[in-house]
Order: sequence, then C-alpha cells, then structure tokens
Amino acid sequence: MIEIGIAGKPNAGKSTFFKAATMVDVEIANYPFTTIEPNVGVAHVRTECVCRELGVVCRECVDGRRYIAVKLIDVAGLVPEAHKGRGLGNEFLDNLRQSEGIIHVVDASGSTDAEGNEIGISERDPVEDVRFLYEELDMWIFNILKRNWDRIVRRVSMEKIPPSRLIAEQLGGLGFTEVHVKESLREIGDFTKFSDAELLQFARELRKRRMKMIIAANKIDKAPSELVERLKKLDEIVIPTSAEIELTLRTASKNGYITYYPGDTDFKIVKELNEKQRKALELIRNIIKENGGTGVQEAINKVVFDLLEYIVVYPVEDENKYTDSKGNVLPDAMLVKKGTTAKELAFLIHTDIGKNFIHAIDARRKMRISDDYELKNNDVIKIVSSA
Ligand SMILES: Nc1nc2c(ncn2[C@@H]2O[C@H](COP(=O)(O)OP(=O)(O)O)[C@@H](O)[C@H]2O)c(=O)[nH]1
Ligand SMILES: [Mg+2]
Repeated sequence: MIEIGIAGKPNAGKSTFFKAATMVDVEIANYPFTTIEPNVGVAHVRTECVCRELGVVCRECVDGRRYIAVKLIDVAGLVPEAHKGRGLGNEFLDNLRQSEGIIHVVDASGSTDAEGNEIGISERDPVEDVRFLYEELDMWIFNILKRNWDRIVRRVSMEKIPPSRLIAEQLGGLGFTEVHVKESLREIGDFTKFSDAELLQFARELRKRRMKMIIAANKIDKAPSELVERLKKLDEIVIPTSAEIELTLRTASKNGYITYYPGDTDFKIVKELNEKQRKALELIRNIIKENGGTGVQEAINKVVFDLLEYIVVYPVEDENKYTDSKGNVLPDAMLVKKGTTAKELAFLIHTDIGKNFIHAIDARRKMRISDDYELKNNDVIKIVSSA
C-alpha cells in the first residue's frame, strides 16, 4: 500500500489531519510533543468509479464516489535542529524515510511559533515553516553524507563501480535510488572535490527527488487570506485545508447527524440538532463551500495522483460483465504507477498470475493488448493467465 507521511512542526494540526483522514483515535492537544509514537492508519484517495460510464451497478462505490485505501503515518512533530537530535528529531526523520510522499501540514494562520507554541494570529510567517522543514531535511541528509563521504570517495577511486550506484548503496536505508543520485550529481559537478557547501547542495538535490511533498495550508477556518496566498505563491502544490472541520464533519457523520462524504463540498443534516449545533454546522457549510471542501481529501488525492503519479486501474476476470469470478462488479480499484504495463499489472495482482501471464485484454474495447501496453487511468483490464 502507498505510504504517506504527515510532517510538520508541533501544533500545526498533523494529528487532527491524521484522525480526520483515518478516524483512528489519536491524542490531539494544544501542546508540543503530543505525538510520541507515529500513528499509522488507513486513509483513502477518492476517485470517480467507472461503473456509471460502463453502465453497470457496482457495490464498491457510494453513488460513484470510489475510495481506495492508502496508508497514512502521523509523524512526530519537527522542532528546530531536529537533525541534531533535538526534540524527537531522529524519530521524525526515521518515520519520514518510510513514506513515499509527504503532506507537510503548515499552520497557515501563523498562530504557532517555530516550536509550536501558541502566539497571536499572523505572528508567524508560515512560509518560514516550509523553508524550515526543507532545511532540517537537507541538514539531516548532509550529516549522513558528511560522515561517510571520505570513505565513499576513496571507494569510488579504488573500485570500478559507477559512483551513483556506490553512493546509493552507501546511503542504503534512506531509499535513494541510483537515478536520484545520478540526477543530483549532474546538478553539481565533480563530487570527488565537493566542498561542504556543494555537499549540502547535493543533499538538497537528493531531498527534492526522494522526499516529494505537498503543503497543506491548514487552519483556513481562522487563517487570514494573505497568509494562505503567501503559501500559494510558493513553487509547490499547496492545498488550503481545515483538518478540524474535516474531523467535525467526519465525527458528525459517524454519529448519524449528517450525511457527508469526504471530498464533498457540502453535507446534509439528517438528525434533529439544537440551535447551537445547527449554527456551527451552517458556519462550516459556508467555509467548505467557499474553499471547495475541507481540503483534506484533496490533499491526499494530490499526493497520490499528481505528486506520485499514480493512476487507477480495475482488474476484472470477466471482460463482458466487468466482474470477478464470483460475479462481483468491478471488485478492485488498484493504484499503480503511471507507466505500469499490462504484464507488470499481472505481477502486481499476484506473482503467480504474473509468472503465468499469457496476455491481457482491454475490457472496454474487448481487445487484446500487448504485454508492454502502458496502462491508462481508469482502464479495466482482464489478465489471462495459466495460473
Ligand atoms: N482552527 C483550527 N485549529 C486546528 C486545525 N487543525 C488542528 N487545529 C488545532 O491545532 C491544535 C494542534 O493540533 P494537533 O493535531 O494536535 O497538532 P500536531 O501537534 O501537529 O499533531 C489543536 O488545538 C487542534 O484542535 C484547523 O484546521 N483549524
Ligand atoms: Mg500530533
């Protein structure tokens, strides 16, 4: 399953985001270091199910809203100098290592300082928080490089292995690929003569490639629009969010007060409410209408579909009825990387199916496709296999 980390300084709203997205119980409090262990939960990306377009009735979606599971990790809060082990620095960085993509939750209301302590609205520039996360990550990678660099350079000159492979190997565990290293080296120059500044630049290039992230400009329910706009001007994917509103809506929905589907821009009240509750919900309604939703679902979708470039494919066993062998219509919606081929899909479904792959069929066109056909978003595919 795709793993997404939620990063940011204390009190930015990470745990609220996590809880809203997963509905797993976590501690939420207005003081630093609330999250000690990373919380892991299941969230979902939302996509439009293909059942309607195909004219079939499936049981996997809610009126065409199809949710596909991803893993979410609520990472320990980041404080300045985490790379030196301050706060829960090491845990923080270790947790992020597992993530394929990161949602950086930023307090767009500017009402928490660098350490997460409460201050007045707009007293902190949220753009600083973005810069600061990058700097911490860069310094962390730099320190690891620095510790190993002399040895790496020596080995490159002695052994006849491509430097990018050797460096990737030496940084094992950080998840850098040979391609990440090669591309990053290309940006800088002769690595055997790297100064500290160049090594830091190398660390930055590596981070950019390995640690892909989007920014959730959180607390929009109280953030001044100038601050949200400042964040939007960054050369990043920025999604305005209110984790707190999403959590309120999900909770109200769970308790039967409203009908609300994550990612919707509205909800329906379905139970008698008192005046105060009704007013609170109407206030929320205005905010999410204006923002086009709470942003939480959008943030998860952006990470998976835009940042990490996944697409959705529907494997079926019956290409005429779009069912599995038991007659379930469109039983699976799978997230696969853009560029995945039909044969690779067979392996992703099951190793045995991959090994015994014969050919694949595009169920929409009822046509055989080549083994190296690159899957497109919303393809419905039957794999023919002798397994
Ligand atoms: N107004 C507002 N407050 C929020 C929002 N998200 C989180 N908070 C509040 O910010 C504080 C810190 O939240 P928490 O999720 O524990 O932050 P974490 O330390 O980053 O995990 C809590 O008081 C939350 O209720 C939001 O979208 N809007
Ligand atoms: Mg927390």
